[in-house]
Amino acid sequence: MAVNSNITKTDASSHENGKDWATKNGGSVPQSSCRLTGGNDKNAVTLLNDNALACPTFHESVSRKRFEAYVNGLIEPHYWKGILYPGLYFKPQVFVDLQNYPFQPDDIVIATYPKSGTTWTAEIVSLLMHQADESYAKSLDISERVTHLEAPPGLSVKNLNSIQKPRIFQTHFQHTYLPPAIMNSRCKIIYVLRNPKDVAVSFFHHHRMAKDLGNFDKDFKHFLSLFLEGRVVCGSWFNHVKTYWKRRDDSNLLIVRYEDMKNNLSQTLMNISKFLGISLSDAQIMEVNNLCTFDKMKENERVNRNWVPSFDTTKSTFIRKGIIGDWKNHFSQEDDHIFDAIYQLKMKEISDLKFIYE
Ligand code: PPS
Repeated sequence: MAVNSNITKTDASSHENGKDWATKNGGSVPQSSCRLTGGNDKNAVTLLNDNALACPTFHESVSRKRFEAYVNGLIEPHYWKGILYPGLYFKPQVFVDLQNYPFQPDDIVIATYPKSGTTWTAEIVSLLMHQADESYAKSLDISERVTHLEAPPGLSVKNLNSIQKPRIFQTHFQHTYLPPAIMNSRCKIIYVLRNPKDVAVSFFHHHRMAKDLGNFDKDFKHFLSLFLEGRVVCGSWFNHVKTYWKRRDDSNLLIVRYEDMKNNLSQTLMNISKFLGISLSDAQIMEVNNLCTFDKMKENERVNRNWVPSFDTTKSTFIRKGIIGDWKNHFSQEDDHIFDAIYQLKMKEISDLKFIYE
């Protein structure tokens, strides 16, 4: 495995001093953290430590060792604005080039914290934008119909120019770190929320399967501690959700929920259609509904990502269980109590956000 040891070792072990550093600085988080790589990037380290320090499970030496091992398992890890990314598909230069890319007002962006329903929503939006045309959807892989901003075709931002309109993008950037032209052009953004306990479980299984994430081989409890401390790729779930929730009144932002999609998909389809200004017949909405059920998507090779070379499908599958409440099969009672306590602590200023857990 090609690991950039210059980045991983230095950053991971710098956590040892991060607590002192944060304490000396009043625990504040620098806003100008935008260096790409580790080395002496104290800002990146401090951001991660800030998440960790606010966490009751934080035991510095244990956490540091766990995080160090986690980072060492990633292929070519790097930081962008203090957030850790795996580098096999997410190249640092892409992150730089996105800052100056001229996104257009008619671009559509699906934003998510990983494992919240990105691919599901991508398939939905692609179908809605193409009049529920199954033959179109079956003619191209989902990654060709919906472009991952952090991993554009050929892993080069200039290739975004050759994408056919309407361009649909997906991204795991938190709102604060969306490329400036997306913010400024007021592209339509659909943010997908999923209850964090199921996100943690789904992310755990994704880590077990993904070679670029080190084929994580520790138990769920171990992963959960990293997740709660925000010490995983794409950063803290709590921070991510807060950045979008704070913008929930923006007219160009629609927030949808995984659990609502599970419980009443056609209502979510109508909400998304209205937001995107698409008019489809009831029959077309029904067609999208049918094509996007869990069973249909699991068997559809255009969306199930079974072909991705870095996924070891003997460990898990990308379209895995697709249920609300799988966390109950993974959390101990203690995990649940800790989770709830940390949630209260980290989300205390967001009292109007509630999740469906079962
Ligand atoms: S990623 O890696 O961030 O792009 O993953 P993401 O697509 O966001 O999330 C994957 C989870 O979404 C589930 N999924 C679905 N659930 C219900 N219905 C449909 N149609 C569907 N399609 C995908 C998928 O199974 C993953 O959740 P888990 O809990 O792991 O099964």
